[in-house]
Amino acid sequence: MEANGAATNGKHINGVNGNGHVNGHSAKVPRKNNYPEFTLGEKLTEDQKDFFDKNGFIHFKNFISREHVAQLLRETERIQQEWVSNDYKMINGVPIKYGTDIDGKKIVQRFAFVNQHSQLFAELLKDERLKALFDFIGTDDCRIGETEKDGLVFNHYINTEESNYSRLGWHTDALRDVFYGQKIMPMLNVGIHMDTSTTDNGGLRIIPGTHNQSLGGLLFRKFHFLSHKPDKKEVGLNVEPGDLTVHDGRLWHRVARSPFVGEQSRRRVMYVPIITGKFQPRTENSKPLFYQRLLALTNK
Ligand SMILES: O=C(O)CCC(=O)C(=O)O
Ligand SMILES: [Fe+2]
Repeated sequence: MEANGAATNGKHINGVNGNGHVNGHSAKVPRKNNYPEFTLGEKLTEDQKDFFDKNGFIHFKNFISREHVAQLLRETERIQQEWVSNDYKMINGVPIKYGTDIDGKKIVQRFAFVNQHSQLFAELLKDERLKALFDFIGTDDCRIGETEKDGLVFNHYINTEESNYSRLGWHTDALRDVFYGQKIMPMLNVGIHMDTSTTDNGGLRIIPGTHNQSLGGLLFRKFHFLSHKPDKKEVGLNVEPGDLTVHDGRLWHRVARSPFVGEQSRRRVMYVPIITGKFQPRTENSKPLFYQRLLALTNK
């Protein structure tokens, strides 16, 4: 698979193809991916399983409608107002990442456990189609991480001087288990995308197939979170609001900073893990784990 439009040379030529902008994003059909896109039903197909086993990621179109996305975005504004005005520092021991929007307003750039702060997000996690994803792992103990890890996370990236979150360095999500001092258990990270994000506007970059690596590769291939260097084999994802992606917990990935500043760089995406192994709920008495502190500090 070829690196898909991932800009590796720092030159971004007419990044949005002159299509005009709506809310800072390309108004017409975004760049096409050079990997197959799928539709998620009640059960995974053999094609979907084969693609995922080989590549460690998969992209499903239109998991939720644009109206549903808009409704969820309004809900995050409500939660944000509550968190900002109460000056919450952590949710279940996970630090909240605050920053400043382009209008100077204080915003939340990384929310954890939003599903515990809103009926709408809690209901979203009850969608039966999410259970179909368990089959990518195939064990009986798969569950949606409603109360474990960071719960349903909402990321809000924007590239400005005042923003605190515009990118995320190379990492594997499974490394978090190592910080827990635990055996690495199979895990999936499910992304629900809220903005159009094309490869010429930063966004998610993954290295296909790296989920099938040795423990050494998992730990040391890149310097976790600190390296942002483009990789020859990386593939950028082009997504639209309502799309769902899944990546294996062992897959190497990063979030590239948008070459644009301000509104056009805005990218919002939610993640919830599918977990196996010992049940480890977090509560308001939980302490931050090393990776959670690291995430709060790095990646400006
Ligand atoms: O924003 C993304 O698409 C990925 C975020 C991510 O990798 C993470 O939070 O672990
Ligand atoms: Fe990640």
